[in-house]
Amino acid sequence: MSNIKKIITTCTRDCPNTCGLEATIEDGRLIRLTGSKTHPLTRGLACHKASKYIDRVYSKERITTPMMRGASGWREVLWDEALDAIAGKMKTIRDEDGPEAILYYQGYGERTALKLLNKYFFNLFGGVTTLHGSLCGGTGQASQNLDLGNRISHDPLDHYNSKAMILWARNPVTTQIGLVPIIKEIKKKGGRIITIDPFRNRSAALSDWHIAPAPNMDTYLAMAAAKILIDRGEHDIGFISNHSAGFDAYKTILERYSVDALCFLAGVSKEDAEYIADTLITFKPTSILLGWGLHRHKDAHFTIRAIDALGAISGNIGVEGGGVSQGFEEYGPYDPKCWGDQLNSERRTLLMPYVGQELLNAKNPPIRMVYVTAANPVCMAPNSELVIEAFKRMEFVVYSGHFLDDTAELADVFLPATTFLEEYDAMASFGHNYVGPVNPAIEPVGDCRSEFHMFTELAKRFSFKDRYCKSADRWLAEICAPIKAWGGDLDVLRHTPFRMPEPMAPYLDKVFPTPSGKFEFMTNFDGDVLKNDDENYPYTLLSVASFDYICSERTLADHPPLPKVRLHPAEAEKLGLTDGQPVMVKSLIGSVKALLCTDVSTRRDCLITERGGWIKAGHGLNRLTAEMVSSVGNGTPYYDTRVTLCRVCSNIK
Ligand SMILES: Nc1nc2c(c(=O)[nH]1)N[C@H]1C(S)=C(S)[C@@H](COP(=O)(O)OP(=O)(O)OC[C@H]3O[C@@H](n4cnc5c(=O)[nH]c(N)nc54)[C@H](O)[C@@H]3O)O[C@H]1N2
Ligand SMILES: Nc1nc2c(c(=O)[nH]1)N[C@H]1C(S)=C(S)[C@@H](COP(=O)(O)OP(=O)(O)OC[C@H]3O[C@@H](n4cnc5c(=O)[nH]c(N)nc54)[C@H](O)[C@@H]3O)O[C@H]1N2
Ligand code: SF4
Ligand SMILES: [Mo]
Repeated sequence: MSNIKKIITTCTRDCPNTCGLEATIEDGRLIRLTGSKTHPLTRGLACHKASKYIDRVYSKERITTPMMRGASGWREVLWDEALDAIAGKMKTIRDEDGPEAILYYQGYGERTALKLLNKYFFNLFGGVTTLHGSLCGGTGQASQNLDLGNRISHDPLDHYNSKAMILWARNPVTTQIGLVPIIKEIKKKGGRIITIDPFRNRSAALSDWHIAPAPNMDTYLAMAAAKILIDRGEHDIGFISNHSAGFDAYKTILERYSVDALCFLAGVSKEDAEYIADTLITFKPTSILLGWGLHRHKDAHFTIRAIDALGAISGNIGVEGGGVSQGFEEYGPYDPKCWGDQLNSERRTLLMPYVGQELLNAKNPPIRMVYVTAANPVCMAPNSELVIEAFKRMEFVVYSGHFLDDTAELADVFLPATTFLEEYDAMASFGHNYVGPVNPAIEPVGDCRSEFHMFTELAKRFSFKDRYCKSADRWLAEICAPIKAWGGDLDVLRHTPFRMPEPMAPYLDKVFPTPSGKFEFMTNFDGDVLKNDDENYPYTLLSVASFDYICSERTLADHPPLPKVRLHPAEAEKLGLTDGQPVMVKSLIGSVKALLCTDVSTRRDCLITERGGWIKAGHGLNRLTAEMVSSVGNGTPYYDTRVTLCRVCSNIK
């Protein structure tokens, strides 16, 4: 008779939904992964990527034994040999050049409570070089902090109070399935949904109206809608006079343009701007959800601040069912002391968006070793060729992960990590306010270990072992001390998510932690910096989230031979290219072979593709992306990449 059990756990993947999951295990093997019915947000609905994750756990390509690279390539080794080699190298480098000659590169693959201890390990070791800036969401948070003092998003469940929702550069059907039932409910109650995206993303199908502005020109669209509201006398005078600062200066910015001019600059029709304004006037409250797509432009702060301003002018800030929301603090419920940053004087950090150059240029001391966890920077950071060069230049690279991806290929040691289904931990979210339990559904596959286990074993090779080596429960009690202080019970957390005491709707008292104590409008605007034209490279490359995969979490076998690029058919015709044809996509810094798909649902000035395909599989779109950093928040402006297309010449392989 087969032995079936069910385990409640939490998805730890790089996804704002952070679902509660129910894992079904038959005779020790994971057979089903579904949304937990008891999780207040998941309510039984997880995405299709959850069940597919089982194939990833048991994939033949998964590396399940530690490996070290020698003259004749990879060889399997025992954990002790791998960890001895790492500890030996770290000690030598520290003795010769100091700990800052080592870079600890922590990626976005898994951000659980116990992962705080990775950095603690390196701090006990002496404080190595780490990273600052972001490949993901830095710009939005920093921009919203300017307006609101401290970015706090509306709880997703508060959107049930919304009469309308604007998905501004956000595609929840693909990237946050938990919002879909909420969107459907708003519609069912007669509300409106608007999607704003240069191409018709999957969420547009749920929307009443799709607006396709030119990339990064949304600033003008937000300004146009605000100007219409003010012109019609529909702005929230009470909020503006009592709870905001800088409105007159913002109004002066708006007065520089007519609504027609703003719509022209945004690349939309006046009808589009009027639709937004009408919605904000007649469907109160409206929640505006910012996507991460918006961040990935150099001067995205203008757009985000103009959207915040639109939220304020329309009376949607500090209102239930309103708000301009995006992210949450995924490390919010943890004690920051557990990072251990207080143990050392300030250490060097490298700018993440420039990681290739930064690694190559670091001096006093130069970087000799990189230790990578839960990341694939060779594929996902900008300018892959430079990142490859930098990694090749390193004396020693440690990679902890699941598959031999582009970064692992350049490592000297591969440490096989468990997936969250083999781990004991806790997980908060960047998309909502719940912390959930991570419980092992199965035994570790092969010889895989959790990072907590790996670092504990590594710590035993150092004098600080007594400070690091404690049980997972003892560490979780320390890390999750704030949860206890909020009245949470860590035993209960093992099977029930805990909601942090964050507001359902922030700023209801209309007090903002800004210098003025009020909502602050942006008071300077320089439209010239938004221009990103280059006649030699006529298309903006939008390398967006894939429906089937999260970032580069795929196997080699998952890749079709070429990445797909989507172009408007009229543009293809202009270039003499046809649907289904292989093409070369070229930017100022590189080229990638791709398969052309013509698609009427994209703007004519954009080329749409999916992020995350591996270079070794012939994908690797970041070979086209030059290093750049956003003006606010040290984010990565991937979507300012300009490209052109041409036929594949016979001499190009
Ligand atoms: N299936 C799946 N889910 C994911 C991920 C994934 O890779 N796959 N990734 C996860 C991660 S790491 C993140 S950060 C989130 C991202 O979540 P989302 O922000 O929802 O998704 P993105 O595809 O990154 O960007 C959303 C949209 O922004 C649009 N966009 C780009 N530039 C502009 C612009 O200037 N103006 C406007 N209006 N729109 C623009 C893009 O065309 C894209 O469709 O999703 C997470 N969830
Ligand atoms: N061109 C382009 N590039 C982009 C983007 C874009 O829109 N366009 N988006 C950017 C965004 S939003 C993000 S967030 C970054 C992501 O950049 P990265 O974090 O560098 O890349 P991921 O592909 O998410 O890789 C995460 C890896 O962690 C592994 N992993 C998961 N759990 C664990 C664990 O517990 N331990 C270990 N050791 N490994 C684990 C996964 O298997 C996966 O291989 O990429 C950015 N890059
Ligand atoms: S990937 Fe996202 S939507 Fe899918 S199960 Fe995990 S948290 Fe839920
Ligand atoms: Mo991200």
